[in-house]
Amino acid sequence: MLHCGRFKLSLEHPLIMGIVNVTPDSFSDGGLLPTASVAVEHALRLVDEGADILDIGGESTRPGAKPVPTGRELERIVPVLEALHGLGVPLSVDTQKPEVMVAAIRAGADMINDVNALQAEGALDAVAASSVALCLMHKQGEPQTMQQEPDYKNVVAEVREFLAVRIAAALAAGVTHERLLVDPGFGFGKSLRHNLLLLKHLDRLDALGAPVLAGLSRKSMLGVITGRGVGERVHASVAAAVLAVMKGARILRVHDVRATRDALKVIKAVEREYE
Ligand code: HH2
Repeated sequence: MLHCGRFKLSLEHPLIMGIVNVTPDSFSDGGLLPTASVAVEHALRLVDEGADILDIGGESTRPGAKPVPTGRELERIVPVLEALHGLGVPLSVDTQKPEVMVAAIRAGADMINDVNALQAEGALDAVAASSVALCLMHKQGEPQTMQQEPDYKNVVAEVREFLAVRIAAALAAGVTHERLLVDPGFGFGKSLRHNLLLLKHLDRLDALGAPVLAGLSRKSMLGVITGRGVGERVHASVAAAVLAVMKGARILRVHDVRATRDALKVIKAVEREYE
């Protein structure tokens, strides 16, 4: 059971987190959602297609992305949060900034999804006393340069160790275990081989005792494997999502909710039949 702001989410079956990027430069859908009202419309469509959680982001973290000033990030996400608050769907905010975390929680966010695993100064303090769920993600380096020379001796062990340290830091700050999620951070300072090893051995993160969130949707690793551009990676994304679930992922962060929902229905049908 994940404690997630206003909600307690059963993770018995995997959940879909639909991506709502309110950014002009996200790698796959940047610029498509320039205003709050368009972002809200998009979010409603994702819920209609079967999203269980919405992840609202006002700063792109794609390789090479430039940081966004705090005020601009808030202008992008707060109106969207407020508009979606009555929907009855858990709202996550994808941010690395403590000031944005505080404002998002005040505006009704149920989860903070931080690709920086709450390492910014003041981030743990910003979230500890609330009831929001927290996604702690691994990355190596910073978005500007992280894909230049990713380097690991044992990527799976190093990612697991990093996440264990971040879980311990959150617990020490007063966060309860039921609020925590972990994410290996596909594409964040990782070569294709690193990403494939992490997916193949995703179940090794189970030892951390926190549910795993996986974000593989439309990522460049899928482009390298298939030779397809970002708008043509739905099938590859669904295949990766299914593999992640088979390896224990409990939440899938995706752009293509409808296609992912169909795949999860097939998995669920088979499980029901044979359990
Ligand atoms: N990936 C992206 C952004 N946030 N959060 C988590 N927990 N896990 C991920 O894998 C992850 C994430 C990058 O994808 P996207 O939101 O589509 O692009 P951008 O960062 O350019 O907005």
